[in-house]
Amino acid sequence: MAKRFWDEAAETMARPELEALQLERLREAVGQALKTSFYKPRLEGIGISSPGDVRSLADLARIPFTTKDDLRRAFPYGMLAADRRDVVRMHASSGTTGIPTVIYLTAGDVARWTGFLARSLNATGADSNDVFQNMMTYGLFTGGLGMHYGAEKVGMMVIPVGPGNASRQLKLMKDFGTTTVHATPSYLLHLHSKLAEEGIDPRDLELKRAFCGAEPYSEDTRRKIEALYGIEVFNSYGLSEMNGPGVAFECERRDGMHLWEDGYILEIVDRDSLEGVKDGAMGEIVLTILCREAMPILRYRTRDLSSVYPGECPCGRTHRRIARIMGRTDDMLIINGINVFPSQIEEVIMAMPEVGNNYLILVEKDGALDRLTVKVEIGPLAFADDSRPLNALRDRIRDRLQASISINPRVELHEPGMLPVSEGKAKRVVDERTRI
Ligand code: DLL
Repeated sequence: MAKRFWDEAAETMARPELEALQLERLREAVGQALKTSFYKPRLEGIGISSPGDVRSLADLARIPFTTKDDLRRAFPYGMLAADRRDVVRMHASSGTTGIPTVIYLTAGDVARWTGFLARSLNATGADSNDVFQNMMTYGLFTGGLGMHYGAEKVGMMVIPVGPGNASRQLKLMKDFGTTTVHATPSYLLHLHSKLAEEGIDPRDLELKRAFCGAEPYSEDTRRKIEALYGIEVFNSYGLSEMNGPGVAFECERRDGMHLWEDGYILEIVDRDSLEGVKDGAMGEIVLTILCREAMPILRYRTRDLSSVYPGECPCGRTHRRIARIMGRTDDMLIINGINVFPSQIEEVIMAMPEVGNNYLILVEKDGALDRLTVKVEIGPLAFADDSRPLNALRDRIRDRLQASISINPRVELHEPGMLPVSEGKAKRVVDERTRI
């Protein structure tokens, strides 16, 4: 049986104690940062030349934000605080612009990261009775190895298969009685179509839960995966710069993700003024990682938009919860002057039962204007001889999208399996406007 808490003292710590711990750990993080060629001049420039110069948590606001560009500028070793010989692991995220962002971990860092994951997995009810099929990519990406270590820590039997090859996934699930999977939501939707093609109903398998993250998805998508597989889906949030998965995770209540505040200091800031917002208001997540020896990062602008959940969780954990990520400040599309998040489009189409498992958003130039096309796969039964129901469905999708995003898109309906799929994070948006 999963324990009620993995680390009760840490998970249920009263707020004053938690904040005192954060302050102590922030000082340590600043101490590490002062050892790096990147942070030393930055911190000294604002009068912080030793950990003791941080007097309260409020002093955090004096420290400048760190951005992805800073990480690239410090490539490869500008933010390394430990002796290279003490580093046992690196991970990197490819990014879109050539220079990857790289993180380094000492053995202690790996152990602490694993601890946060073990705590997260235990909170979902996972334990040594479970067989865990890790369908996330192994390698430089943190979703594979990171979760692998956490799953072993709670005693699950890990099948380190990685993504792809639906038939093999299925065979493994059947042969070993997989109960728990880890995948991107788009991969689980894709896998379901493949299983359906082979005449398999995944509800007949022993699966009971999935950990889904690494890309945005809506509450309707969660419900859809839950219904298709007959399982519970737990939302999991993280980013390589902050180790990877295990930053915030849903507990058994599946109502907001507990952000582990003894490992991270959470700020939500207004996306324009960059001032902190009130609890409940949406803004950009800014994170400071505590207790990372090899690579301290202070006030990292994640670009992810979320809000702090009001109230305490009945599960007893005191760490605040964040809401499902609603998008990124930089995936926002501006179409003919109107701001649109891909998540708004997903929310509309995935709430429609006729819609299948994949979609694609295409933005092009049409003369001086922008044109939005939403390509949607629909269920296998919908392509009958009579085109009238299809036309009606297309109109309905278009009307609902227009009501939600105030743009009249073109809607194309496709047969199942016709739109491209990727094994890692789904690429849902093709913006042709930026191509020369
Ligand atoms: O995606 C780490 C991860 C692996 C998280 C497995 C969860 C599960 P990166 O490749 O650095 O790391 O990408 C991080 O992915 O800033 C978000 O924009 C997005 N993201 C991650 N989890 C979620 C989620 C991993 N649950 C970026 N919902 C983040 C929405 C997510 N977006």
